[in-house]
Amino acid sequence: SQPRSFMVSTWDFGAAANAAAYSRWKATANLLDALEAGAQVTEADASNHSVGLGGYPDRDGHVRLDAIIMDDRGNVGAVAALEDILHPISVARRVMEKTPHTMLVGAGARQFALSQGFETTRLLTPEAEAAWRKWLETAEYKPVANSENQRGSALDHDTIGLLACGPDGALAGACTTSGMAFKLRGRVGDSPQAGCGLFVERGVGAATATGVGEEITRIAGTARVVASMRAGMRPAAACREAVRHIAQLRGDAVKDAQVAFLAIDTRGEVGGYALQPGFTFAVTDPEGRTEVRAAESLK
Ligand code: SD4
Repeated sequence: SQPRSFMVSTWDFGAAANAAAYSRWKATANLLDALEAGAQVTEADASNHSVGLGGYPDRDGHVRLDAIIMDDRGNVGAVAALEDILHPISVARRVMEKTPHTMLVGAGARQFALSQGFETTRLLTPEAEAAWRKWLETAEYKPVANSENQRGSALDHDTIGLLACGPDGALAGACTTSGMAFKLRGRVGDSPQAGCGLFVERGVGAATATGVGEEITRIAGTARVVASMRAGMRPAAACREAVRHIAQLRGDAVKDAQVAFLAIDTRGEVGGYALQPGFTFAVTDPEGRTEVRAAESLK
């Protein structure tokens, strides 16, 4: 079996998020604190066009953010289509901790954030606005596989999902994104939906997803990955099973799409699998050492 991991997150830039998460973990020994700190790093990074500040807007030019946080005691909070707030992950956590609900959307989510003392931030950076204006010239919506290989491409998607496993096998996860670039106004992807972009189950495992959210949502992707782990599959095998299911179900409809899953079990074993080559993830061990690994893929 693999050496135990403490935290794993999607894509190569997850390494910076893991580092912040790890130091928060060292300070508070709280998995949710660690995940929130990690997710905030990516949300504040204007060079990532798929998360938080600098995220590409919807078709109408509005940056609208989706985020979720979940532990293994049935606590979950999410926001969708949230505007003007720098750290949707923190609003999601407030939804979890301060309301009887699991998700707030749009204007209501924004109003809740303001009532909780969050300040507004202009999230549309000049760079993202320029990309949007360029996209408007043709307004072609065609998701591409891996944006990390195509930074600056108009349709990149680099959602961050983070999963943490405490020394006692406690699990938690977080996911935050601006969703698909130039999406229809009102579109919500997999990321903020429990069982789609993120799922955590006590005593079993946790999973997160990245890629074309519609394809992940269609099969309740992370709920499926965790169910496979519950049935005894190791994390990588469980991710592979879900990707294969999508490929079989959707055929040509996903031939150019990227879909990737990442999972961790209660022993801290990590695995990932993607439909297309190019998916990477950052793994941090209990001593704080991080490495970026490349996932296997179906194609
Ligand atoms: C979405 N799954 O909104 C997200 C996008 C993504 O890497 O994962 N980008 O569909």
